[in-house]
Amino acid sequence: METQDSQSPGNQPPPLNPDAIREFTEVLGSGNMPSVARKLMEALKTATYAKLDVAVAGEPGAGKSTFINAMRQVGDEDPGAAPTGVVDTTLDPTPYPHPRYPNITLWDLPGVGSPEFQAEGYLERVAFDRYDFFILLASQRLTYNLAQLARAIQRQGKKFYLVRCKVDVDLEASRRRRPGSFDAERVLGEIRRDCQDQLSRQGLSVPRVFALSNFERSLYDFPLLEETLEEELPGHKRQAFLLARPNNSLEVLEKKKAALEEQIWKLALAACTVNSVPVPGLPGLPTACEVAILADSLSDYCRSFGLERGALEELARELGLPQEEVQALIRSPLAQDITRGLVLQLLASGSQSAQLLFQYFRRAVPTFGTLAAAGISFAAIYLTLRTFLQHVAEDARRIVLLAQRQRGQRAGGPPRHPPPEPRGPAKASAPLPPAAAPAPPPPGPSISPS
Ligand SMILES: Nc1nc2c(ncn2[C@@H]2O[C@H](COP(=O)(O)OP(=O)(O)OP(=O)(O)O)[C@@H](O)[C@H]2O)c(=O)[nH]1
Ligand SMILES: [Mg+2]
Repeated sequence: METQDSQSPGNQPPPLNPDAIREFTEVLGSGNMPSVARKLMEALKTATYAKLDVAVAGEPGAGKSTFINAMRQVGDEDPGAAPTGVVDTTLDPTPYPHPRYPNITLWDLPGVGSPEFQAEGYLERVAFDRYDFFILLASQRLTYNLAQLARAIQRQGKKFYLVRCKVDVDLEASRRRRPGSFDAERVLGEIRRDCQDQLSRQGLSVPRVFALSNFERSLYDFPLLEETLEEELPGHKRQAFLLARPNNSLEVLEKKKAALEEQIWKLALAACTVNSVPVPGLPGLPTACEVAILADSLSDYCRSFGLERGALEELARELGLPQEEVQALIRSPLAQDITRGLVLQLLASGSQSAQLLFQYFRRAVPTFGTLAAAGISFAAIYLTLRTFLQHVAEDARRIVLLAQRQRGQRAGGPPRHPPPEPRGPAKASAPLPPAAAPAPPPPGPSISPS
């Protein structure tokens, strides 16, 4: 059985970067640890669960409800899906919370320009102030009504993103009509340019038009749209959006991992100082900690990387693979399997490395001594979170590569926007003692399909 104490050279945890060391030093030096830790937890929660309201508007039948289902990763027939189809029409702004991140709500707005909803007065009727930004959908030509709405949104000082959806239809038509000269990228370019031209004829401009299919979230401009939305959100909402993004590229995984890694020292500090109680049965490790904080964090890691039974079953269905083939790639416990017992097991198995990590923190963080006896608990918790996150991210990476292979085969070629390899860490790092390297966590409970 592998434990955290079984060292794997070269697989060392990234240490704190200089900014984190500075912040950590200041936090520890500010006194009254429980109150400081509580504030840290609140700040973390605010970033992770920031409220985000996204309005999805467009012509009747443009694909608004289908787009919302795609963003929420639910099928049109799943419970709670936005109703779609050729006859259904959304008449009132309807909220659709993200199934796993209910702090993020997509609002299905009535089609603009329908007899009931003319562009004039539309924004007032849909309570425009409620939304962080608008996504405007067009499925064919950009109509006068949509341009009017875009203008009104701009006047109100809100942002909108222009999406031209159903490009799968255009691509298929082009492929059929001109098989000899068919070039998907050229067709997409023409669609984007045409939308821009139509918009500028109406006296409007946007930096770019996103050409996508609601049926293919990992193709065409869908990933770019997600990337853009995330990057343009204010800081405290960006992380909430990132964590809810589907794990469809290695770059997304890397970003999630980096964002979660940055929080580990804060979580570890909160877990070892807020309401902490001695943890029994950990010989040689005087660990006192709030086990619930750890358990919640480990489940959150699984959730964000798609290591949940339901999500994996759904993925296997989508890829047309047996569930066992997908689950065979996963070595970590799933979100549903995180128990108090498992957390204690993980804490105990890393005790030797935790001692070494403790030495590292003592050297790297000038005020670390303030933690006194809680310092060793801090190190144990830090190591547990860090190791678990690494393994969850590795599992997710294997799943992403499998999904990309499958989708690529199905589409008969590479995706329009092949995901770039993740970039290396941006910040310089302080050296870590070699012995503090994490190794795989002990095997968790069975992950066999339910
Ligand atoms: N080929 C293709 N069809 C799509 C796409 N998006 C939506 N559709 C289809 O277009 C039709 C209308 O989609 P909806 O999502 O119901 O459109 P809507 O904008 O919500 O319609 P209303 O609520 O009536 O205004 C449905 O049959 C969808 O399956 C897409 O990207 N590609
Ligand atoms: Mg609809």
